[in-house]
Amino acid sequence: MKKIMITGALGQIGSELTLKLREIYGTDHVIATDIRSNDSEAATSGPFEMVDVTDGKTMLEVAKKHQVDSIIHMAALLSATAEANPVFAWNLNMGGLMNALEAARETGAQFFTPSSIGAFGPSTPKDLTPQDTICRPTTMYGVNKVSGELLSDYYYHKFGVDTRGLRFPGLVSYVTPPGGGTTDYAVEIYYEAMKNKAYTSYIAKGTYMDMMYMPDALNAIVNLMEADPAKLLHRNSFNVTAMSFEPEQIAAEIRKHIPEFVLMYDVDPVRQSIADSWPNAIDASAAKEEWGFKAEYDLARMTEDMLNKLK
Ligand code: AKB
Repeated sequence: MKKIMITGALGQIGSELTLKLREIYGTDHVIATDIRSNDSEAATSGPFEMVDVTDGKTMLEVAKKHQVDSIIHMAALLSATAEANPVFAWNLNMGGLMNALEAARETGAQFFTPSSIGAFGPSTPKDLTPQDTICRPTTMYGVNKVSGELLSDYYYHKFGVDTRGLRFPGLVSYVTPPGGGTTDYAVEIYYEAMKNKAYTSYIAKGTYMDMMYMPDALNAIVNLMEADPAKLLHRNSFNVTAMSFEPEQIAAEIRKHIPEFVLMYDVDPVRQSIADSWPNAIDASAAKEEWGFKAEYDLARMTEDMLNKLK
């Protein structure tokens, strides 16, 4: 049975991933860590340790203390926050990753960290973006993500660490709201639709981005970590996506449940320019072929579930 340490366990993905992994591998086999604690289920339902990922010594001590054999490194700043604080973002995103990879090397643990569609840039093909393509991002977050993919590849080739990763699109969930991302509008719109029957989007009409519902993202992490290593050619950078839409399409889907819903726009130039530098829709065929990636939720199914859960 795996013994897993998660960093950033109280964040957008971590808070749900911790609970899912505890269901699969047992409560005591999943060590949640974060820079601070709270009274959420992820923090209180099993082992929890305070870890600042920029402190490599403590991270390694916690990994050793709990004799973990897998490290899932989620702690990071998202794209818009990283763009507002580029030096801090470099230190946290890259310093944290380096510390986590070192902990994996020293303990012999398997390793997962997420990359993102942020790894792509304006010169990347926009539609059906291939798995292996131009990655010249123009954001600090993107620079961190590409560097992270390369660093994880390096740790695999140089030290034999079993590193694995996914290029996530925007993730939508009704549990823990995201913070500081470019794709966050696709989460906020559901909360505002339920509360006020109206939403003002900071992303412009006609801007397509890839998205995925959280249950599919969690399954993708578990399935990639369980995949036969012999089949993995793209260990640290699998494109994964479930859908691509622009604001009007999500609004139209919401109107099937809340006919009075109104979508307005007040475009934020920073987040819009990040979105414009990302693909419209990526190709996930390598993930499908190499480890059987599959998404269950499309826009209609996700919208129905989100609105039901938020009721
Ligand atoms: C963000 O918007 O920064 C993230 C991402 C796509 O990586 N959700």
